[in-house]
Amino acid sequence: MEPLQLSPVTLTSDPFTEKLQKLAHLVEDSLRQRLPSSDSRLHEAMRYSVLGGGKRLRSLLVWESSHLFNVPSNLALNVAVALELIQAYSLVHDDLPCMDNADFRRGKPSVHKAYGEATATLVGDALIPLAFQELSSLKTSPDISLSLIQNLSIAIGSQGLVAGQMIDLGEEKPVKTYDDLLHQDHLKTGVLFAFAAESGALLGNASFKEKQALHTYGLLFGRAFQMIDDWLDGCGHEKTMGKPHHQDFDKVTFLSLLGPKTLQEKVELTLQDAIQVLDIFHEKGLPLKETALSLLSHFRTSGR
Ligand code: GRG
Repeated sequence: MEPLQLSPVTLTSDPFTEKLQKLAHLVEDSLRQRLPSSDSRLHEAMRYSVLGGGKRLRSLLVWESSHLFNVPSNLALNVAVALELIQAYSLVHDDLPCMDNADFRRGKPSVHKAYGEATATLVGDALIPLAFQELSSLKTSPDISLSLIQNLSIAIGSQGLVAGQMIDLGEEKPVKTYDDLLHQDHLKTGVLFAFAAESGALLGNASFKEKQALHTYGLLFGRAFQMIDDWLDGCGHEKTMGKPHHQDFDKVTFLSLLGPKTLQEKVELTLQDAIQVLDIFHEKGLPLKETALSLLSHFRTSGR
């Protein structure tokens, strides 16, 4: 199988990539404005960690789910900024020597390689409150702000992202089976995508059923994304990933458990399920369906 090419740096021009790149620029500009200027070593390192990289896929889900409910674009961008700050924190901490010990991220030296471990740790620490500051300053009703703050807190806390990271690092019960792996990746990857997809419904004060549908879509999208990430780690080219591959060679992954062929089938089925969940939105759900289809079509194209 040829390598998947999911990075915007390497994707060829197609409508999905163009849409993602356009949004990535908007998000990048907003992040540049929100981050403190480089007036100290800490602030410089924060900007290094957040700016100039990242596919901004979670932002795309925020953006498209917001448009389902006619949420003003500036509000969607605020939430995307908060989410990308959290995403950056998680990557900076994940790369630390005490965690995954990665020297490269997003095609450049990881933050602890560029600034040292103490600064990298504090960069992550500082990005989290900045994200919540962003959500607490939204120009919307206090109830909506609060629901976003609550949902994001749950997603990234000890019953979400941090729990997933504990399992991934081998600090909890070892991952052995497919179900163990689904559970780990639900926490490590799924919950942030689910928050991204649901955030438009939260901003738009949507019905419970609509919130649930988008949450489920995000979880399934995140699952497929993680499966593809595992595939890339085992079979991808370093140039397309911005980091060395085979980083997970000592871990149980979807690739090691299923092998490439079954993994490919699982990705397809998972994305088909994600698409079906959006049927309740009729034609308004098309952009999010197309996003899932694009992920699938990049996978299929590179799989031949
Ligand atoms: C440190 C609490 C804590 C959590 C870290 C993000 C994470 C959890 C670990 C990173 C390693 C990893 C493979 C996580 C799975 C999710 C994933 C593939 C993250 C990378 O997301 P991308 O590819 O990154 O969307 P960009 O750089 O595009 O934002």
